[in-house]
Parts: sequence; C-alpha cells; structure tokens
Amino acid sequence: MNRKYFEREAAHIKTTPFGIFVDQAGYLPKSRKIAVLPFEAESFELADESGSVRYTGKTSYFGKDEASGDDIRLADFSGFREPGKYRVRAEGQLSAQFGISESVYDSVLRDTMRAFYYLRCGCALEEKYALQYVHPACHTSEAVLWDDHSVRLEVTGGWHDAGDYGRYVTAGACAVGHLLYAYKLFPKAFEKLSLNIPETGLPDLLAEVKYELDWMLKMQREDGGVYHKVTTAQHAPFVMPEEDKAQLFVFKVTTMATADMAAAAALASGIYRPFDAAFADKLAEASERALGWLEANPEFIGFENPPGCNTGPYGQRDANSNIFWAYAEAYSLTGDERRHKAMLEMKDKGFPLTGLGYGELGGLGTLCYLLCERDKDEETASAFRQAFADRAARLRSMADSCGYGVAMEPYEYCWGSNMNTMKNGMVLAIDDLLSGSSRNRSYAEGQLHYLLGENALGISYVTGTGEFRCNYPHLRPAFADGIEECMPGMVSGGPNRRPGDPFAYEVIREGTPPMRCYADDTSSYSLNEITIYWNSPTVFLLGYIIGE
Ligand code: 9MR
Ligand code: ZN
Repeated sequence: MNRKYFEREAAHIKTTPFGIFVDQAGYLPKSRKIAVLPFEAESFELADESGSVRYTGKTSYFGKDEASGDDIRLADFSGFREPGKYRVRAEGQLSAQFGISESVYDSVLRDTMRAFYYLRCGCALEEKYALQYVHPACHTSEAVLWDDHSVRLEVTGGWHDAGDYGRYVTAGACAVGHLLYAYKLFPKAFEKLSLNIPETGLPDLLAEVKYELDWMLKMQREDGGVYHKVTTAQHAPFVMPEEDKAQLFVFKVTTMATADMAAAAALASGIYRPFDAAFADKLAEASERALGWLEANPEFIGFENPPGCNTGPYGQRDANSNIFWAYAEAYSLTGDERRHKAMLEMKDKGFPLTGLGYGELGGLGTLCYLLCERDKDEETASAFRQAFADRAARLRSMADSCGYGVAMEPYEYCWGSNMNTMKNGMVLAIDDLLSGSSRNRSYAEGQLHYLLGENALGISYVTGTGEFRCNYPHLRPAFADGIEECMPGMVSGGPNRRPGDPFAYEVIREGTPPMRCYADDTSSYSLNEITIYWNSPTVFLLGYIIGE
C-alpha cells in the first residue's frame, strides 16, 4: 500500500553509534548519575563539549543483567555537579551527549505534554502551534450508533488515542487522571508550563486536558450512561486524519466508560473550579449523572468488538477498580457519606490498590482518598498508604537487581512496556509524597533515565529527545505527513518480549533478551506505537522530578 510503511526491512533499523548508555536528556546536578558500560573497563572519564576531561572515576562491576543479557559495569559520576554538556568515555567508547543542569528535563516535559495537542481530533492544527505538523480539521462528520444507525451523534473533539484514530473513553479518562493528578501534586512544574497551544485563559495543561474532557462530556447520554468509544469500523489506512472519511460509529454504553467518566469528571470539577465555575458545575453534574446510571444498572456491562469492527476493544473482565475510583472522587468532591460508604465497600474486591493503568485504576482511587480533605476511615487510609509503601519497596528491589535500574522483572516487558516503567515511576513518586521521604527519588529518576537512553539499545524512546532516538513510531500522521523528523514528545511503547505484529515477528529473533525486543519501525504496532496513556504517566513522572 504505502512505500516506506510496508517496504522497510530490518536492515533499515539503525543501531546506536554509541557504546556507553546514559540518559540523553541528562541529569539534575544533585541527582544520582550512572552511565552503563556493557563491556570491560576499569576507569572512565567525563569530557565536556570541547573534549576536555572534567572528571575521572573507576567503574564498578554490576554483573550479568538478565533483562538485557548484558555484562555490565557502572560508571558513577554523581559527585560531578557542574552544569554543562558532556559525554562519558571509556576504552575508546563514547556515550551520547547529555546535559547536567536544573533544566535538562524542561523541554522533555514540554514536548511530552505538547504531544497531546498534536493528537487533537476535530480541529485544524495551525502552523503557529503545530509548526510544520499542520493539518485541517479531521473526523468532523456526524457519527451514528453502531447498534442503531438512525441515531446520529455529534461527538467531535478529544485526542486520537494512539497510532490509530480511535477515541476511547476509558483510555482518555486514564490519561486525564494522570495529567490532572500531575497538575494537582506538582504545581511548580505545571503552573507556569507554557505549551504554545490555543489560549483559553486556563493554565496550559488544564487547557489541553479540557479539550479531552469536552469530548468525554459529549460521549455521555442523557441518562448518565457513557458510550465506550467512537471509531470507524476498521482502523484507517496510513493516511492523514482528515483523509480518513469512513463512517464514524459510537459503540454501546459500558460500565467501565461510565465509571471512568464519573471519576474523571469529579476530579476535574474540583481542579477547574477556581478558573471556570460553570465548567466545574457541568463536570460535577456529569459525574453525578454517571453515578446515577451505575446505580440503576448494577450488572456489569463489558465490551467486546462486535463482528465487523476491529478497532481497540479496551475490554475488561470487571469494572471494580473503575467504580472504586469513581466513588473515591465523588466522595472527595461532594463529601457525600453515601459515596464514602460505597467506596469502602468496593475497596476489597481484589484489584491492585496501586494500579494506574486504563484497566486497573485502583491507585487513582487510593491516591484520591489519601489526598482528600474529608473525614476518613483511618484504618483504610493507612492500608492504602501501606499498599504504596509495599509496592515501592518491591520496585526498589527490582530496580536494584537490574543493571539498567529498571523496576521490572524480565517477563514484564510487554506491549507498551514503557508505560509500565513510567507507571512504576509514578508509584515511586507517590510513595515519596505520601511518606514525606525521598527514599524513592533516585529510583523514580532511574525509570526516566531508562526511557531516555540508559537501556540496552541506547535509544531514547521519546521522539525529538536525544542524539539517538526513536523517530518512526506507529503513528499515522507521523508517517503520512511525509516529514522525515517525527513531531517531538511521542513516547514509544518500547520493548515487548511477545512480538505481536508481522514486522516484529520478522525482526525479533527467538531468545532475544526482553529489553532488546524492540525496533523503531512505523509498521510495528506491538513494539513502537504511541498512546495518550503512555505519554501521560511520563508527564506525571517528569512533573515529580522537576517540580518536587
Ligand atoms: O495498549 C493495548 C495493549 O495492552 C494490548 O496488548 C493491545 C492489543 O490488544 O492493544 C493495545 O491497545 C491499543 C488499542 O486497542 C487501540 N489503540 C492503540 C492501543 C495501543 O496499541
Ligand atoms: Zn481526528
């Protein structure tokens, strides 16, 4: 069909020209700083831009690392704090260039947050905001209900979910949850963050999130139920979004989507109130209406694609963690004891209390409860705090046994594994906030370092950041616009030990260590797609690292 898309071969995939692996954005001056050397070397040096040696040190032997298969030495230059641009050198090998300064991550935060603007659906992306990545408004036609084509719905707006052009409520609510908590918890990082997006009078992060919330509100029915998704019947070919003219369908109301709406709208209502009371009222009302629907429809309504549709299902076995999150947010917003009781009843349903993904949202509910200023059941609050503490301790121990500091077991490198590392970073950050300690700080930073190049492939998984970085994500406009350089700030899904697409089957050989199961190719959706809920935990983690 398309040139590059199907014809790129393994031979086109570049490997890093560098032999020493670092965070290619860099390090904060006071932070722990480690370069990974997957070869024999006694000592290392740090050279500045002019090539002068500014620091020397001895390496330490880490040992064999299971996730990467590498035999690793570590070069620790934490003691060096002078701002500047550097490379690590050892045994004739070099690292990519990286910075040391208080502002090394500012552009990464801005880019990963601006990525949401590039994913906006239903409006033209204009040159003054989108630079060369412009396109006319897309997906503006009316949608019809899949189950009854006579019902027409106006559901324009929101963000494209991912590499595809679908818009899914549960995925959106999860990203909104991450971003709004980031805003709430790390005001220093976000209050002044300037994104160069259309002016609304709101702080930029809130302006961008409102774009998604406005769409989510359109997905709600009069009776409070929320439609699961709006997509075409089949994923579009690799064309620009405005060329995707197939009929849009709205799919049935589900328990997950309705619960997520109740939660996200309640959370947002509190956050937007100081800026826009009318919008806050609208959100509070939408949340109540969604809860009303949940009460009137206690039987779980899940989702599977009906025959003839192949877009994302986002199915779940139950909606317990979604409902729990909803009641927690509703209680926090309104102080209504009925919601408190309902939340306390949901908490023991067996879902992880620190889950932060679209299918497992318990962690947003527990976080909400711990932060809320209402009367609390102390025993429950302390169990929630302990859940974060236990999970963080486990993450620290996994990070200690990985040469690249990743808080994951080798088997956890799955589809969108970079989301797992970012969510783990979130848990580490949250536990520090809750416990008032900084026991997780360097571990949380370590998850970001991995994402930005301190990994077995020496690649930065964020487009636009780093000398050696991914540039060909599975993202329709990034291919179809014909522009060589991908728009910045897109977080790739990353290594997946269970390749799930034809390109990946072709290039990932049996027995490849998990951390190496990756290829920067447009066609590889199981290794190199992007999604809003992989960007959002990255924004949260950056918010903590910069703003805390
Ligand atoms: O993120 C989802 C991943 O965990 C699943 O393994 C994969 C296959 O079902 O689907 C992913 O979700 C995709 C969604 O269905 C549609 N938009 C893009 C998502 C990322 O690939
Ligand atoms: Zn669109």
